[in-house]
Amino acid sequence: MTTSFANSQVPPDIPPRSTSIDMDSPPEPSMAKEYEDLQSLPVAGKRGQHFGRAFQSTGRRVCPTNRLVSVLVGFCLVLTLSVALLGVQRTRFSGDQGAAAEALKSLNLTVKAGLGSIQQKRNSTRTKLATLEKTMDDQVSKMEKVKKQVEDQLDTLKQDSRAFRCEIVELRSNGSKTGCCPKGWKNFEESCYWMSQDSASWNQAKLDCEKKEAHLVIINSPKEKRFVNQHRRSGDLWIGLTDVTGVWKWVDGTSYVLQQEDWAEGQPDHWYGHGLGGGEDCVQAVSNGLWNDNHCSRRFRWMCEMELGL
Ligand code: MBG
Ligand code: CA
Repeated sequence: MTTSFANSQVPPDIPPRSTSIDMDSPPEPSMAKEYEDLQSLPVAGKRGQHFGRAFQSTGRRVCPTNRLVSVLVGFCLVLTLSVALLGVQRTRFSGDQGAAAEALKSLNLTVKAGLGSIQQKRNSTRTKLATLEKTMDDQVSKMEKVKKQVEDQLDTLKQDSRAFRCEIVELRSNGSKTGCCPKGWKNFEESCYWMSQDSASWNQAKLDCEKKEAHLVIINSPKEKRFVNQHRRSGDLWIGLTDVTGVWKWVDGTSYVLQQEDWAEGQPDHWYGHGLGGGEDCVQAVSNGLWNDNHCSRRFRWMCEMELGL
């Protein structure tokens, strides 16, 4: 086994030599001398002998113990450093925590301020909206009033225009034609309409209308159908449609092409079951405005129509 000694352990007056000693091989002569000198140091008695023995027995263990101590000291140093580092980290962490809390507080304040501002804006918008709604409502009601006024004026204008046209028609025809509806007749577009109070057979009704220089009502459009239904009063009424000749014709001779939507369900059926002789050739408008063919002898109210001849 080989052990190294530091040069500093060698006294300065000892000439330099190899610092390496092989503990297992016999000591060099000079070293043996020194060893002998040490043995003869004035540490007399048992104690001195004991020290000498201890030195001899532990001489080989001194160096590993030192190393262990060094390692332990190093370990302690590392441990202390780690603890210190942890402390620093913790301080930093708690510092960071504080900063985060501050940032959070400031964020909270900003959010609160933002919310407050939004609330204010919302309230102001609501107020503006309410004002706008009121203005709109006012405008709409004003517009409605204006619209009603315009409609009224238009009606007056129409009446004036009709009256004016009446006079022209009468003047041009030397009083033989009227451009206006007679009293008791209702005007719709270019015609006048009269509704009977009594009931009569279809033929009687037709004759009555002809006496009035009119004819049983001829319905040419859905608009006219609506007008007739609005002014029918209650109950059924005869209209100027018949198939007494075998084909459907209006009283003025114009043909009618059957449209099922004009008729009540199951009509026209030329029903013979009434026992009045023959089938059903004359047309009545029933209470819902739809049509039915009926026996011409039946008695209903009727409606006459007169063209204005404008
Ligand atoms: C009646 C009609 C009649 C005939 C009959 C047939 C219940 O209405 O007025 O014209 O069609 O129905 O049952
Ligand atoms: Ca019928």
